[in-house]
Amino acid sequence: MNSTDKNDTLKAVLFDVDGTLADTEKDGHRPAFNAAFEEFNLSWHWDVPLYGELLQVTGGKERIRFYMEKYQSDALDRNDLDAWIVGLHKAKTRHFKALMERGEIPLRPGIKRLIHELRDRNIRIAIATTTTPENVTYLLQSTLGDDATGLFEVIGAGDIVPQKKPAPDIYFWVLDRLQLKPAQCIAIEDSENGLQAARAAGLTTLITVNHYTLQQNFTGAAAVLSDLGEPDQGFTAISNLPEAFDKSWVNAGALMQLLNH
Ligand code: XBP
Ligand code: MG
Repeated sequence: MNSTDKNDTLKAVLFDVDGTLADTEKDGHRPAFNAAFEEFNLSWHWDVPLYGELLQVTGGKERIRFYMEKYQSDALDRNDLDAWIVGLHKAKTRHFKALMERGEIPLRPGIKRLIHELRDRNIRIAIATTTTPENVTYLLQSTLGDDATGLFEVIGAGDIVPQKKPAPDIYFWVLDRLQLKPAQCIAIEDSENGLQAARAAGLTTLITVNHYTLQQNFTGAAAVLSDLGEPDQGFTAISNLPEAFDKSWVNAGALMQLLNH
């Protein structure tokens, strides 16, 4: 983007959820899918490596269908396939809720600090995710308290847009609700699909990687970091960190620096 297109004030930060706010995939969504398969008397089991492969498809219902097409094609032969997948996925969401209520999945380093700092500085915050809306509530409430969803001005999630990431639809939807231009915002993502979605919406994008996404292609990211870091435990820079970046943790000032780089 041409620097003249930029408004150098950061107005909003758009957070992805899974893998960005918390490491929900391996020990949250994955076991929830497996519990739903058991409930439906299916012998399917998604282990950690297989789940890594399946994560190329965003959206739980879409992921189930992709898995069936690739590994369980006999099971596709039913008249009520769409409704059956919806039912299986509803069970998965119920199991995910129970897992979140146990409170065993913490927020990633720096997330809570940054959310509160942005709020204190009147920088607006929003969510742009492919996960089911209820899952956002379960995660936020289990980590930040009962009123946590109120911290976010806009929550864009799940099936409200026709196409999930890597399509930019959810980011356009959130930008539209915020009435902001992409040049006034920054996205924080953890995956290649998320980066593609945010970039296609014109957003500067900061990546914090995790176990599943470390090896992905993050060309076009403003910076790729291990996590947001904390003052007493800085992030590890993986690539693209601007030379002028003078902090080892991400705060509002650092995001402004990335936006205007
Ligand atoms: C998250 C997803 C979601 C979750 C599961 O991607 O792809 O599908 O894995 O949630 P992102 P649901 O972090 O890019 O938003 O089963 O509710 O879809
Ligand atoms: Mg993600």
